[in-house]
Amino acid sequence: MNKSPIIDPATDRTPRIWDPVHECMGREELELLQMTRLHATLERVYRNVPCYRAKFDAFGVTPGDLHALSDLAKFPFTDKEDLRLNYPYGMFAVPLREVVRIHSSSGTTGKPTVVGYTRSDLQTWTELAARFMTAAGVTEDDIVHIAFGYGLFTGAFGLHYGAERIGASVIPMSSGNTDKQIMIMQDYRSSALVCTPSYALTIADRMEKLGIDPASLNLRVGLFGAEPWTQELRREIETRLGIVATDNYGLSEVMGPGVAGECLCRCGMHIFEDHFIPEIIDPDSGRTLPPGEVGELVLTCITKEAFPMIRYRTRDITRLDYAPCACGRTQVRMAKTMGRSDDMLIIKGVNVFPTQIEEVLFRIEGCEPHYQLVIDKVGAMDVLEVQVEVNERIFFDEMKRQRAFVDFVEKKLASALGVGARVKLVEPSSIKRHEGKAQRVIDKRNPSI
Ligand code: DLL
Repeated sequence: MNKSPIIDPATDRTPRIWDPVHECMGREELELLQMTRLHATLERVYRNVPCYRAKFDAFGVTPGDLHALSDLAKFPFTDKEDLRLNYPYGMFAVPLREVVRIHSSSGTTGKPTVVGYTRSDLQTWTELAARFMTAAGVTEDDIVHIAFGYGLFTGAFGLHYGAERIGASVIPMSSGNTDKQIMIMQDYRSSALVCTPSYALTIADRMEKLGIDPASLNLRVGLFGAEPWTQELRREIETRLGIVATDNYGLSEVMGPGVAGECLCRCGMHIFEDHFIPEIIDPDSGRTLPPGEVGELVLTCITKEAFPMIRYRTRDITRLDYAPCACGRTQVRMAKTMGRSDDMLIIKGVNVFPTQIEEVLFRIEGCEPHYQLVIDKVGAMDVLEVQVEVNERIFFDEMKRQRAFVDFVEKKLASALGVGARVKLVEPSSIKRHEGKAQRVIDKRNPSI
C-alpha cells in the first residue's frame, strides 16, 4: 500500500503511512465519507447543543439543508465568543457522564476555553497523533522526548499517546529545567524531540553554552508545533541540533495536536480531512475563498462526539494546496501559518505579521534568532521597535559600524514590510526565553495584549 517514493534522511528508510486507507483515499470517496459524517454531526449538534440550534435557527438553516459539501458555507461560524458565552460545558454535545478527559486552552484574556473528549474521541486523537508522528518518520524504534508541559495544555498528552500507539518509548519529560532536559537527552538517548520550535532553539543555545556537541546525542528528528515559525527558524534548528525538524498543527477547540502534520516532503501539513473539513475565508468579510488563496482557516469537526466544532474560526492565516504530494497521501496540505488574524499588527495602517520580521532577521548574518517587537505610539503615530540580539562578533564597540549595521537591518525590514521599523540591537541572551509558546510582541498601544 505504501507508495511513498521518498526516503527518510534520518533513517535512510522509506517512511510508513500509518493509515493508508484514509490518508491515501481518492477525493471522490473522501468527499462521500465527509458528507455522511458531516450530516450526522450537524444533526447531533442541532439536537444536543442549544447554542448551535439557536445559531442555525437564526440563520434559517437546518441539517436537512445540507445536500452537498458546498452547502456547509450556508451554516454560521463558531468562534471563541460562543465558547466564552457557554463557559464551561455549554457547548458539549454529550452528557458530562460520557466525557472522560477535559483540557483547556491557554487564553490570552478572560476565561480559558474548556474542551472535552469521550473515550472514542481519545481513541481518534491517539490515532491522528500516530498518523502525523509516523509521517514525520517516528517509529517503534524511537525514544520520544516530550518537552511540552503536561497539564491542561493539549500538546504533551496528544503526542504522548500518539507515540505510545506507534510503539515508541516515551519520556514524559514535561517542560522547563533545560539543563535537566539535556542531561536526560544524553543519558536516555532521546531520538525524537517534541516541543515548541522556540524551546528547541533555547535547548540549542544552552547546549552550545555547555559545550555539548549535538552530534554526541542520539537526536534525529524534531516534532515542533503550537506556535508559528518560519522556514528560516527550521533551518537554524536543523543546523544547530543536527536533526530533521517537522511541523505539526492543531488547536484545543478542534482536537489539540493531530489536526495536521508534515510528511517528510515538508511542503505543507496534511490536514486529516476524514475528520476535519477545512475552508479558507476572508477574515474581514467571512466570504469563502477559492482554493490556493491566503486567508483564515475555518475547521469543522466531523467525527468528534463530546465537542464538535462547526465552522470554527481558527484565526490562523494560511493557504491550502490540493496538488498531489510525493509521499502518496492525498489529503490537502496547509502552508505554514503566517500568524493569526488577531496577532496581525497594524502599523501605520500596514498589516504586519511577526513571522515576516523573523524571515528578514534570519537572513542577516550577525542577527541571532531571538527578537522581540515593541509597538507604541508617539503622538498619533505608531512606532514599531524591533529588538534583536546580535552575536558577540557583531556587537561592535565602534559606534559608526554599529549604526551602519542598524541602517542595513532597518532598510531590509522596510522593504519587506512596507513600513518602517526602528531596530535596537541588544546583547546576546538578553531577551527572555520561553519554555512553551514564545511571546514576542509587546503592544503598548493596547495594554490587554
Ligand atoms: O497549541 C495545540 C498543539 C500542541 C499543536 C502541540 C501542535 C503541537 P492551543 O494552545 O489551543 O493548541 O493553541 C492553538 O496555536 O490556533 C495556532 O495559532 C497555534 N499553532 C498550533 N500549532 C501551530 C503550528 C495547541 N504548527 C493555536 N504553526 C493555533 C503555527 C500553530 N501555529
